[in-house]
Amino acid sequence: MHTRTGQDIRQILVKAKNGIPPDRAELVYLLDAVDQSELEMIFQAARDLREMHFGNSIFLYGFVYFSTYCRNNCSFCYFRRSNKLSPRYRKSDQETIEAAAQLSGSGVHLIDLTMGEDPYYHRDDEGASRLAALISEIKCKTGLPVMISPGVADPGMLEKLSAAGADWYACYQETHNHDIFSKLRLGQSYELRMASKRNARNAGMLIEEGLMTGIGETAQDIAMSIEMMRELQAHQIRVMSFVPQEGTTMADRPAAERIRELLTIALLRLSFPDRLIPASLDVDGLAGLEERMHAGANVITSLIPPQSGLAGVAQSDMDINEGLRSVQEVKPVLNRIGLKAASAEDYTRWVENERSILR
Ligand code: SAM
Ligand code: MD0
Ligand code: SF4
Repeated sequence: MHTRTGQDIRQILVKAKNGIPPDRAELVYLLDAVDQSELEMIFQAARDLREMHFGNSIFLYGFVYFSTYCRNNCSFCYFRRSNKLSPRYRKSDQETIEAAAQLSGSGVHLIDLTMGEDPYYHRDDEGASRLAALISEIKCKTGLPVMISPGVADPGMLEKLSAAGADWYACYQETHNHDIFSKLRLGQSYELRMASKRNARNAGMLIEEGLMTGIGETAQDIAMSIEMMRELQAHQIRVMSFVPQEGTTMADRPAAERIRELLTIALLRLSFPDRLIPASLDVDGLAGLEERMHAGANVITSLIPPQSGLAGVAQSDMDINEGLRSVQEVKPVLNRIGLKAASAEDYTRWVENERSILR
């Protein structure tokens, strides 16, 4: 058995900094890092690569979970169809637009419109048109790029959303291990979910792919997912730790160890130095921001307006009404670690440039 040395890790990191991303075996090797000095070397390389491509500017995403109704029953999700404990609401267009305007006024760079697979929007053409109209209004009112996270959507619906002005389509596979997928996204098709992302891209939207850690995945699984993300050519890639949810079949499963998520953020940065990689406030709230930035993230997601009755997903109420998931609260954290919020123009330029390459 090969013994680990700081030298091996250093070689992998030097290569990554010279534009050669780690291969599958190297990713697995890095994921097994436990020693504090090894971990710090990896995080440092991830931060260096972030700086090379983005300087010290960080993008900020506002989050509006406007409908928590869902036809699916994902085993990890608080908002799964059969959970009687989760708050169920569908905001009116007016309420959603107001929340987006409030976020825009606070200084976010993008509005992420997220929903369960709510039949009100998914049932038919009319539903898709309702969603398209909402997107247009929000773009018009805020002038910001919009991301839509509607779950799996058919190609016709994706075309409509793109034509209405949606810049991004987010849809996370969580895992590319088919066996684990089938235990998480019960009764859903792995292939359809992947195809939805390719269709969104063909319809002209940028795409975000994502992973969940702490779901029984191996280091090999994560390395394979990184390869799948490369194949998809995702523009934004994320990882979130599994957070157990009351009232679900996975309620008693232990929460994911955070170091796995942090290492995965760093590996995503080593693998895709110039792509967008979020630090989500939806796992550990504001307290978890610094360690995620330390690992190489360059986007902060899940900023939610306080007192708006809007939920988070993995942490449905953490830090929201206290106003801690806000631009005002994240800025001092960024400044303390030598980072700063980008300008809205910088972000829009990034998006426009990537979209022009797609067309
Ligand atoms: N319903 C749409 C879908 O499933 O694609 C969009 C919203 S879904 C609620 C957004 C994401 O939240 C999921 O893909 C998952 O990555 C994350 N999430 C949900 N429950 C979680 C949990 N218990 N722990 C960690 N992340 C979770
Ligand atoms: C987040 N709670 O960014 C949000 C959500 C959906 N596009 C994003 C998972 O953490
Ligand atoms: Fe519905 Fe999305 Fe939750 Fe699955 S993860 S139950 S699709 S809201």
